Amino acid sequence: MGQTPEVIAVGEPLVALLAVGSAPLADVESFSRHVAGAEANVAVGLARLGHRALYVGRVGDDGFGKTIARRLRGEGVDVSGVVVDPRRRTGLMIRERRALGPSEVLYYRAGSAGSALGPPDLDRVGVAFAGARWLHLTGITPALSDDAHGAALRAIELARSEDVRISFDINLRRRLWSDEEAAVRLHPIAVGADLVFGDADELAVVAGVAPSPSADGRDAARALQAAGSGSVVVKRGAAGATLVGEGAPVDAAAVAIPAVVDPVGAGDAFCAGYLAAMLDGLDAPTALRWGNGCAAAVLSAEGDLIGLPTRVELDRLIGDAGSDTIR
Ligand code: KDG
Repeated sequence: MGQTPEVIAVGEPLVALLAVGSAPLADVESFSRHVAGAEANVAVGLARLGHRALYVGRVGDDGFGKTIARRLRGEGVDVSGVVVDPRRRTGLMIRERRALGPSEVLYYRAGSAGSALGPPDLDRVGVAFAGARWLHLTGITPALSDDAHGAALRAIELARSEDVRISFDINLRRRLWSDEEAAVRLHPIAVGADLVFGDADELAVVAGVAPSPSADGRDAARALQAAGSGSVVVKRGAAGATLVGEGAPVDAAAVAIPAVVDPVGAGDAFCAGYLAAMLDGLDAPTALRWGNGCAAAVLSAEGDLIGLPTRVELDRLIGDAGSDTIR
């Protein structure tokens, strides 16, 4: 293990095969290979912004697993929490792209190495929690298996024992479970978290409230806070983001982009930007701006990782640096 991490991210890393060109999956002949997985995306986003992240997850003893480990290591993420599982394969995701309408996503992850993550994988890196500042979890891990759910709960116990704050991105994956199943496992995690991220729909499911007609997510955020959650950040896509914290809600506009190249991974990028700003001791409006800036950068590039900005790129994007661009 390297230096004490600032953030420990726990989840299932995936290889994503992304269709080259827009077409229904049945007609796609070529795919580009990307490294993905919500929590891995956050770890890489933090590393690009100059923060130390430890990633905890499982890969298979196969080429995809090697690709994931090499990529994360190459990005400066501490991969000492990555276990190579000789008996299971690395999880895989295949995505088509369509110019119009929703794109189909296929998961090949049932019984994967990543889904076999368990509490002992957290105990192996338990010492890293002493001195860490945030644990980052998403609602994907508890959907993967009972063991993976147990791993998330063990991570929470370790964080609590060391005064590490908990950041929880709901990331509701309806291909993995029903809303009812999700609420049962995710509500207790959300109400124990110091910081919850979600869109209005996800927040309503986890809070157990009806989606608000205004779809601004504030009612659900307040309901979660009444049950114990700390701050709640409502990710509102093109409408920006809102922090529902102790005082009046804080809104921040999205960063305008000319066109969405690929929508997947933007939510993770938002979390990375927000957490990086918190680690840097910046205020809530700045954290929201960093989140929006990182999300916009990822929306403008293919795959989950390519667009994640460095600090200099982020400053340029959100106007915190003078421009010296030569055109
Ligand atoms: O947030 C982006 C993720 O959806 C993607 O990287 C894959 O983690 C993933 C998942 O489970 O959908």
